[in-house]
Amino acid sequence: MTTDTAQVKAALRQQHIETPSWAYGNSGTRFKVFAQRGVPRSPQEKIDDAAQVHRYTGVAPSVALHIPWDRVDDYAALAAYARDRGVRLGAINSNVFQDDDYMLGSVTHPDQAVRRKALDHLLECVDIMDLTGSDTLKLWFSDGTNYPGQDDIRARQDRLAEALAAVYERLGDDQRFLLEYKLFEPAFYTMDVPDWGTAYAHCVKLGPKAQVVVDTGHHAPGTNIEFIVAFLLRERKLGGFDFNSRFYADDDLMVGAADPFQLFRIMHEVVKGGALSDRSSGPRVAFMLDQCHNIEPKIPAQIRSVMNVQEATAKALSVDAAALRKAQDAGDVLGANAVLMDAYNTDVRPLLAELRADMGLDPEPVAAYHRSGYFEKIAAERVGGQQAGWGA
Ligand code: RM4
Ligand code: MN
Repeated sequence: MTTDTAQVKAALRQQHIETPSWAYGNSGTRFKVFAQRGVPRSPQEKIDDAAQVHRYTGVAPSVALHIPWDRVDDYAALAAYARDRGVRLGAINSNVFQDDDYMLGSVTHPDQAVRRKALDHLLECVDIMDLTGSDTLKLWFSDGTNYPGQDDIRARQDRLAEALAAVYERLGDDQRFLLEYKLFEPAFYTMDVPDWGTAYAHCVKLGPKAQVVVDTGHHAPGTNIEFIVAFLLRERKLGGFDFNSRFYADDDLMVGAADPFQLFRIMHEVVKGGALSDRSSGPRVAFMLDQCHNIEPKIPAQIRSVMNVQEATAKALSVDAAALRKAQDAGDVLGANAVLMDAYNTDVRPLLAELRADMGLDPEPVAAYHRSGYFEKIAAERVGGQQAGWGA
């Protein structure tokens, strides 16, 4: 490793990875949801679990909420609850995809009354941000059509633009929204925000408080995601990531599981784009997980995922930037590629273990969690009540 180790460690300490409240609840496929023991029954219990992930990794200090899944009467009290457990509330994720009214869309629905209802929900999410102190609203729309001719593609873009403008208008000075795109599902013919270009165009029109979020599972197979990342960073329009891994579609599996090399290539662009350095001066790129754990225990899976992001980041930080530039400038194709591959092939686990020791943490977070007895405790305590899951 030619880059100074102390610098790499300092950068890794600064990278915060946000975990999603829904990762701690039950999830599955449309075929079956397997309930697990010890699953949270309330937003507070989800926060308790998120606090465990931070406790063993030291770099996951915030938890994203999904509304209405995490609806409470007193959001300021929930924020205080999180603070008492050493974490804070992160991005607010809106949900306009689970109400019967939204069968034909939410903000792009042909019926004005449904559009109003959807917009009111998005505005309510900003009200919640005011109470929790969250600065980021995540907008994902399941809106789209299934059949050619079903609705007017352009009219739906107009309706989308109108809703986004209304939300943008409502944002406070320190708040922003991140617009998420997804290639297909649940709609199969057209999605109203299918790709980064569509999201980018809407965001550019609105201004700096509108940015794009890249969910790594929302692309066609073979898409060069690091190109999208490089482009958006250059335009200062990359607001954050929803990290997960995919083999086929929107699998929502643990980040870095299917293709750790892709994650490294993405993080290389992030490092090059200055998005890891001092967050107060650099771009505010949020590193969020958007995952579900259908068959694996949830808390260790989140810990593992945070570690996977850290490993890819550590490798990206190990790239010998000067050697890479030299090879690139010289047109040395093989040499440049070799510099990148050397970094990818570096075993960064000893460095990360050392970093954790420096931070007063156990070098092996998953093992430390298992030894703690937390799972046995929640499995015994969390009996009865309604376990959290999609829609709960
Ligand atoms: C969507 C999208 C959103 C997430 C929901 C649960 O596919 O990825 O970001 O909030 O799922
Ligand atoms: Mn997502």
